[in-house]
Amino acid sequence: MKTHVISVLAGDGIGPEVMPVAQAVLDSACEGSDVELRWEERPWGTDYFRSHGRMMPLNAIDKMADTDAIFLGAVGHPEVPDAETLWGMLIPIRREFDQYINLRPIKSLPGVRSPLANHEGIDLVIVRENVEGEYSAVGGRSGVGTEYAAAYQQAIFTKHGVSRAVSFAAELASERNGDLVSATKSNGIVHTMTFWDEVVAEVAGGFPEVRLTPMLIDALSARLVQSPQSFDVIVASNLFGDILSDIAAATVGSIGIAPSANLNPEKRHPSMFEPVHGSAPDIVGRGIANPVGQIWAGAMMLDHLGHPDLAVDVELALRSVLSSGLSTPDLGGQATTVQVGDAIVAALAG
Ligand code: GGG
Repeated sequence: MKTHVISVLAGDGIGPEVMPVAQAVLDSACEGSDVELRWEERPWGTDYFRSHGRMMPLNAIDKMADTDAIFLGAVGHPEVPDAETLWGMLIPIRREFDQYINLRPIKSLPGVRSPLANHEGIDLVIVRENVEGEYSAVGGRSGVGTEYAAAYQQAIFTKHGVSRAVSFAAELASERNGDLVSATKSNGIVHTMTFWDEVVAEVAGGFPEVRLTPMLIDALSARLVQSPQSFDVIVASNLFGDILSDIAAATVGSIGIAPSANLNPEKRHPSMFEPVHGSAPDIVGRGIANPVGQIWAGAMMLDHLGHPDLAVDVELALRSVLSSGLSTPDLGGQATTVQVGDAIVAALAG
């Protein structure tokens, strides 16, 4: 029996609603196999912040370092500043464990309605650089409280950081159809984005089978909405990748279905798996949160842990349930979070 120890951070808002449903699906996928998931629950997030003044304990990273993966729900609460929730939990985990790739696959799903008339056959992957770039703590304010008040922020791009993200993306593109689009804005952001373009061109040049197309982020966003099928692999900086993946998720029907993996590709540290969606405070407690993004993120975790067969089982089960028409209200259905989860468990058993 192969046992994987998983740190579970259900987090805030709808995180604790979708997390147990996803855990039940993954346990059910492992039933009858030689794989067992041992869940170590970590009750961290904004409730913890209220009682302890921080999002997670000081030794949180040490506690998770020996586990095989981290399964995260959502972070964010209307009463706690977003910078506190992100910089107190999500970003330190990504950085301490050098999870420098954020992989966000976007695929059309059967039975899922999209606001776009033309939403069939979407199958793209966004590779987001995950530990540097625009997500930077370098900056500050001056003239506070005066009419000269100003805020400034530096984005940090390193050759090492950009190169390894682009290498990962180019490798992925060469395993797919060879197309690689790089999101840039070097016409307006003249230092960091021209540097990004140079490093991307240099690294992609080492992959002769890859066709690189640099594209300005504004034009790219418009084309992503109008013609998502024309993309295959997109590599983007931390901020651009975050925004593009929400747009791309919307093209297939709902941000509620999109998964993501924060990877340390060398497996020197645990990787973290989370839905793209946030804590959705507007629907908390109603039992209608879509569990598909969390479940699909769990499938990516099984794949990363060396069980691609189990990951495929989970993806097929969730596809068969959605194609039957059962879905939560964000996808036009009337099912609850638990009903969708139960149906996926039943599909796995059947
Ligand atoms: N599912 C994780 C979550 O709650 N994300 C909220 C968020 O604001 N994420 C920003 C980011 O991924 O950088």
